[in-house]
Amino acid sequence: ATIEAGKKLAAYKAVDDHITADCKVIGIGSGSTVVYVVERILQKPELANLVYIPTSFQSKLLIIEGGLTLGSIEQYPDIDVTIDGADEVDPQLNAIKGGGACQFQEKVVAEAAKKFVIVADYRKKSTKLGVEWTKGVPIEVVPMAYKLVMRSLESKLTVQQPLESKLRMAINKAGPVVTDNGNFVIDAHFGAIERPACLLKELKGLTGVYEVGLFCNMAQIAYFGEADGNVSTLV
Ligand code: DER
Repeated sequence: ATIEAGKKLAAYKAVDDHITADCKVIGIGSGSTVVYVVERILQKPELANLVYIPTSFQSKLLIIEGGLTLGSIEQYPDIDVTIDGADEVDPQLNAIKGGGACQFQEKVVAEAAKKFVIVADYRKKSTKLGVEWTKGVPIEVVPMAYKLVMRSLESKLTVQQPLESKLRMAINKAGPVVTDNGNFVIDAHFGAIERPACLLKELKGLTGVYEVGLFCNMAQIAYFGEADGNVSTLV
């Protein structure tokens, strides 16, 4: 199966397994794989009356354009299931997220859910974070503090040192990527990440860091669309 087919396989299976008529509030992640999550939801009339919580402008548009009921997490703080993609997942279900620079709202909506489900194609399945995904750990930073964070990444970390850290520049806009929260993103390259939870804790402690694209001990299950057309799961 192609990568797109893999995304679709994982997304459809996750919706079929976890989004049922007795759910009330569903968190919708961001990225390209969750497009198939919404596509599957739209095939099921019994899911039309649930409330859907976005994790980015992209995700909000997916919900609105699908004609689904858009809700805010302030209004619906108790989310039944959140389904989201990931850039890489290790055997302990730790994930690198933020390839699409949406990790802050994604982490809030994932943490607010009773059940957090990851959907991905086979490329994302990894033996250790940083092995398959080589674009670095996305670190969302408050713009005025980005130079301070760059310096701290070089001088203050004890768990693991970054090989290189880069401010993420936009493609269709001059200057840096600006997140839905008005922040910048620094991609910090660590190579293979030995202790993701410890690294996350230390990164979060740096002044100027808004959120980090390491999701540790959060997901209950991950679905991977495999090249052979099957779906594998990690629990
Ligand atoms: O930016 C994000 O966190 C996305 O969820 C990303 O991790 C997955 O995007 P994809 O489904 O397009 O690979």
